[in-house]
Amino acid sequence: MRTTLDPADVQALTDRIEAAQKGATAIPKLTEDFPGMTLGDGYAVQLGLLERWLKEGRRQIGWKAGLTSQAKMIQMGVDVPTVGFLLADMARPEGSVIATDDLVHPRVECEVAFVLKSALGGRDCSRADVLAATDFVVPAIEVIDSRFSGFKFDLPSVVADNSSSARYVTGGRALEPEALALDTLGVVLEKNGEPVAMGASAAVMGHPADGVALLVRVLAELGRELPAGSFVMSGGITEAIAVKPGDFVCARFQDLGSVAVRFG
Ligand code: OOG
Ligand code: MG
Repeated sequence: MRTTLDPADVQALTDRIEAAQKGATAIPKLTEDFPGMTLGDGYAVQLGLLERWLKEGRRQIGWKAGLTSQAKMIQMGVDVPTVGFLLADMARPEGSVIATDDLVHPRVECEVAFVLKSALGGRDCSRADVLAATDFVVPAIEVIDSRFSGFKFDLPSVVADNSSSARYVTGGRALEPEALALDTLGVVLEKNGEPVAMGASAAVMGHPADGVALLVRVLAELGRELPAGSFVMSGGITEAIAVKPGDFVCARFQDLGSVAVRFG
């Protein structure tokens, strides 16, 4: 991927993103100061953040694909999917209360998550490769948190901000992919007992495994692959819904059961 920033600028932007995430403060999009920033520069910052946090002893559990559905691309005004890393300490238990005072703009989305039984890599990774490497799928709620003020959005900035990754919750039933029509799973997202978004898993590039295949291809461009055991979120099926303290959110998935969480 083409990059334009020198290492000192990557370092400075990594500091900026880290401070926004740790302090839960909104910042202007990075392209205001670096208008020539490319997607490759965004990934340089994201990977700088990952390296920094792994050195601090945080543990990576996997990756996520983002902006893989039409609903999300339209909502955020971008047309290229992204990836982000997931750390073990971003997970929250089903049924727990997720704090919002350490988040900027928390929003929830329903996703199908994949757990791999074998490693996956390569620039030509396909849906079939993903399904063959999958141990099981499990329903998930992702809590995303764009750190940019006023939801001003552009691709290099959101990629640098680790594709808005913040928290995730799994629940329901884990099933082998063969046991499901993985491309036609219906999902309803409820907030405080009322349906607020619904969709079918085909919204993710036609099939959620295609979201994972795309992620693998992006990782290949970054010189990385998914090890066996990786936890991978394939991308939001519906648009993301804003949440505030006191909200109760339940994602109901056809066949996979439901995942519920409260915000405090
Ligand atoms: C970017 C994160 C996108 C998804 O599933 O589409 C994402 C954002 O919307 O802030 O996680
Ligand atoms: Mg997501």
